[in-house]
Amino acid sequence: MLLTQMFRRIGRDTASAYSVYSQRQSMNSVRSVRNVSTSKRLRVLVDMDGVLADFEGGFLKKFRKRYPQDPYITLEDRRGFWVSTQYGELRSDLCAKAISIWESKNFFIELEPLPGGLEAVKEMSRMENTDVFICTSPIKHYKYCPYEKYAWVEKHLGSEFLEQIILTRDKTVVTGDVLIDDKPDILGVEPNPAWEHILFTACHNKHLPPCPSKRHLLSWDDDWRGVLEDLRR
Ligand code: UMP
Ligand code: MG
Repeated sequence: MLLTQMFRRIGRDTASAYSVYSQRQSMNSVRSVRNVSTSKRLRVLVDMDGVLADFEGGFLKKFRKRYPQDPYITLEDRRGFWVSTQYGELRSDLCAKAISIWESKNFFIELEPLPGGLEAVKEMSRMENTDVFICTSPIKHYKYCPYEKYAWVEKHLGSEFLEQIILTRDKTVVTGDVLIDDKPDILGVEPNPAWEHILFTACHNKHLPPCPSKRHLLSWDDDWRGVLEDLRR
């Protein structure tokens, strides 16, 4: 084959390959535009203590170890969100003793993950059109807690998840479609938060009278995928 014919042929092949490529690209952009219009993008806020990390179990274990002579409250008998309040009612000096447990070094980093939570959060963040943030309140004694919350996320979910942490004492100012949280009353400066609160069952809230207007997740075995699908519509 003459050199000029060879160059002409290479030119033709390149042109047709480019045309197939550009057709595919425009198909992809049509598809992604369709996805955006049919499936709503969802921002999911997931609480940490009592939802992903076993705050209550970790507290009881360390309280009994540090104060073996003192009375304690079994998880079965826990009532009310504030552990320190119920311990203070049991005996006034136990309020400060309870607080001393979660103010100690290594309390937050050593909390065990709650069953299924890490898997659920990882699955959620792989879902199309879904942004997941861990939204958690640090204690005011800030020496260890904020650092250990970041370290816990890195340890259990990987460093890429460090981009998805919101530390705030007021969750009402955070925007999101949904907040999965074990605290029954989430209050703050914003009277109408953007998110819908899904109450995650915990030892301290499971005896509360049922609230029909609020959705619940009994555990991570419950149908959280169905709830997200519903919210997307
Ligand atoms: N906490 C207290 N006192 C209690 C129980 C919990 O200060 O009696 C703290 C521990 C966590 C925070 O930092 O409250 C709960 O955070 P959320 O799960 O609501 O984000
Ligand atoms: Mg919580």
